[in-house]
Amino acid sequence: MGYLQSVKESLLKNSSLADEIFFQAVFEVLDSLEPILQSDRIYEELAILERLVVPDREFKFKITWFDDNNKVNVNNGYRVQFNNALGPYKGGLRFHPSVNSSILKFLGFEQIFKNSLTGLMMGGAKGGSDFNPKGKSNSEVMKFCKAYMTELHKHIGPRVDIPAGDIGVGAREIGFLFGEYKKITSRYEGIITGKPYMFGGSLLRPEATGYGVVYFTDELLKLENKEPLKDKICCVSGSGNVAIYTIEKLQSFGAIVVSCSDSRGTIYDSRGLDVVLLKELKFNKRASLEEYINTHTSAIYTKVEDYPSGAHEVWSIPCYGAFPCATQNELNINDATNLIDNGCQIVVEGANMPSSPEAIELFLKQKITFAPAKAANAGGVAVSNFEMSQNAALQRWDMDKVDESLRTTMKQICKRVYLTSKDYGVDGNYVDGANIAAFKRVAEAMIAEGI
Ligand code: NDP
Ligand code: 2IT
Repeated sequence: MGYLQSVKESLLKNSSLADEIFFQAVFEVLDSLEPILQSDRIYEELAILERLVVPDREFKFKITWFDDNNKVNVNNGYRVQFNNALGPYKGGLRFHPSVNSSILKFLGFEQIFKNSLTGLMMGGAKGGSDFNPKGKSNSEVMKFCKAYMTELHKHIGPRVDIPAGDIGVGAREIGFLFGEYKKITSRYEGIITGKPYMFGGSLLRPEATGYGVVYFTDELLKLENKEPLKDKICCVSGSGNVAIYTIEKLQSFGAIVVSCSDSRGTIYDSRGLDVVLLKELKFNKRASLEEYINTHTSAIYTKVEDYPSGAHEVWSIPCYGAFPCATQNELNINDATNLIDNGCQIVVEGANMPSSPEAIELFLKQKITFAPAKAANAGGVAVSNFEMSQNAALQRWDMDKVDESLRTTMKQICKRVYLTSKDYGVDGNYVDGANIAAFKRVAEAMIAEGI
């Protein structure tokens, strides 16, 4: 049996079926690595793959908190520290009812490779809780965040593990988490990124993931000699942090973004989305997208229950560029087929693992330019790293410096992925290009550090 196959089989044998989503992330990486594994036997000799697919440690803890009716609530809290070969553990926190240990392992595993691609000093981690912030009062969110930090603070530190945001965790939650860490430890240090600017956050961190997605897209279109974004119709799924800043930057490049979505439905506005209104609805009011049509009466809102069966409305709209920015496995084979049939030329992943394996296979087969998440959405964690640098030096960078550094980082990632796909004989396959380039750096560090 080949090395790859034996690693896969032993993983399947030693894990539960509930780990399906984690296996999806692992197998996608492993399936890319054949060319590099064949180039050097050292990876097999030093059991690099066996060591990479198991987290260094996982914490699971109970979180208890009082809601506004003085009822006691219990949630599960997690932090998965996956690999720190390249630097301290780094990765976001997700608060969503679907969160479990398998989802966090998939996200933590992806984070190792994404962080490697940035070329910066960061290992991979992820954490979160099955707490649902939706419909909770500000004081309930605060009480929950503080209860979560009473456990989490034992495991993090500016040179140990530095969390950040993800789904359901934005500046508000990060402020509460930071405040509680400070209270418990009396230390004012950069233990979390994505902080509000006034107490140590970086300019452009909120925008970084979405802006980075578009910088990456612009560079990739140039490398492939394809038409730029100007005047092109684009569709973006989601309407959270990543989606809204992707839309904003696409518009600044002259693209016409006609559709976005949330967990309840999709908006189609043929004249181009009103991003100021989107921010007001989603960031300030935390409202449903349905309210968009109260202001723009010619826009069309489609509820999730009215989507065509087995497909998502947002991907049924003809577009040049598709940007899945909501959640994992949100773009399936039917969606991929619709996009291709409607002439889509480029798919860039803003969310983590939003395309199903079958959808990716079809994009690659049909020679649609496909940019995988771990390369395209690395701008968020890159600016998190800039925030860590600013905190460590007790300094602040101005907007131009952060933006320039972000843009340079995204260009470098894009070039590295593009060239790696050529070097390893998988020209144009950026899934393999990203996985191989990322693996190479992590594996070299693991080899140099010994077992
Ligand atoms: P937010 O919580 O800000 O927004 C998430 C958006 O996705 C919301 O519009 C939400 O809808 C929608 N959504 C979430 N779950 C589902 C679902 N099951 N079905 C349909 N829609 C859903 O999160 P982010 O924008 O921060 O994260 C989006 C994606 O980007 C995630 O995959 C995350 O891991 C990834 N990412 C985030 C980074 C960051 O810096 N924040 C960095 C890199 C990647 P609703 O408003 O109805 O809840
Ligand atoms: O998936 C991701 O890269 C994030 N949620 C951001 C991680 C970070 O540490 O900024």
